[in-house]
Amino acid sequence: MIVDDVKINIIAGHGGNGLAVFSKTKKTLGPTGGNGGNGGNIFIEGVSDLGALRQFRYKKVCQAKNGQNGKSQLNDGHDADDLILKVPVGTVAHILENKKIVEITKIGQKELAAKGGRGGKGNYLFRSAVNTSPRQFEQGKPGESFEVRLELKMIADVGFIGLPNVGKSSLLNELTNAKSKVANYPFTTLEPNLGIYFDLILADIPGLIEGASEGKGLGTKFLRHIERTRILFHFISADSANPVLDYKTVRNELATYNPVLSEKQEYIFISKSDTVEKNIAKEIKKDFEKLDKKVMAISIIDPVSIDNIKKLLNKLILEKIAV
Ligand SMILES: Nc1nc2c(ncn2[C@@H]2O[C@H](COP(=O)(O)OP(=O)(O)OP(=O)(O)O)[C@@H](O)[C@H]2O)c(=O)[nH]1
Ligand SMILES: [Mg+2]
Repeated sequence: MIVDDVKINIIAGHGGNGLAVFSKTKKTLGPTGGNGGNGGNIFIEGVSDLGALRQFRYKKVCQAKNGQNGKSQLNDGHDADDLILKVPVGTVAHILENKKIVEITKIGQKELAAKGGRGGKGNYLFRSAVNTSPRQFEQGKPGESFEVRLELKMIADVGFIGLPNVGKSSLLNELTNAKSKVANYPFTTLEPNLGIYFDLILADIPGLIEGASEGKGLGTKFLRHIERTRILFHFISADSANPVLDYKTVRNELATYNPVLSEKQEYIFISKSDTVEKNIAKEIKKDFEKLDKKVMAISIIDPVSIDNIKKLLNKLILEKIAV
């Protein structure tokens, strides 16, 4: 199961305390207390593993190490190592206390989430002409600590949408290595599946139904995964009683969820076109062309239509590279 929305607490390391000591040798009675080391920072770093948020299912508190206390003979305590939390590319970290939002969009991108506390000064740093034997020292400061919501918004290039049971997963499996579950009943797909087609990431989203935006069926919670896709493939089953109504139903749910989704480049696939007479598939195609839509009839058992889809994907790859 993909973990795509978790809340955790992050606590950066506490700074080490400064030390107040004096040299024991008779000649030099000066202060020799070292400074405390800085507490460890917490960074968030992007990785390719889409399952990386799974580590936070049970580990809700992530704490960096504290800085070492200052030592005698002018030795400073060590700074603590930083703690690096690996999250999938596409993760948005909402730092809840200060309403800051950090987006991880690239592999290797590293962002500071919580700063470690500064180490305290040892008494050596307090010496002066009038204070040759300072007893002062500083305590280390606490590190920043926040509650953070990590939300995965995948960066797929193409999102497969449509009513349940229209062949979305079947096509994903046909085009890619994905092994999305396929069966002849609605809501076979319970969470998004990704497939890689050369340079494109394709996302098969669970089926939508009327009222999804009010929580019917599986609801619209998975639509966040296509908020950032550039292109939608909208599947309409050729054996539907009313293909245009199916289309409008899904478009309605998309617009209610987020109007941005209605503005995306969209291709309509009349799926399972082998299940109806050729002229019926043509009629359906015409109905959509009247609506000024880019539309093609497809069937996973028709190699020609699969080839046409591949040609379209290749064109989209070129467009992607050009962007
Ligand atoms: N005849 C025919 N059957 C198809 C075609 N594509 C898919 N099917 C069948 O349609 C049924 C549903 O396919 P899925 O790929 O699971 O549909 P889905 O849109 O992913 O469904 P949900 O996950 O429930 O939203 C399965 O029984 C498939 O074998 C096609 O091109 N032709
Ligand atoms: Mg499916």
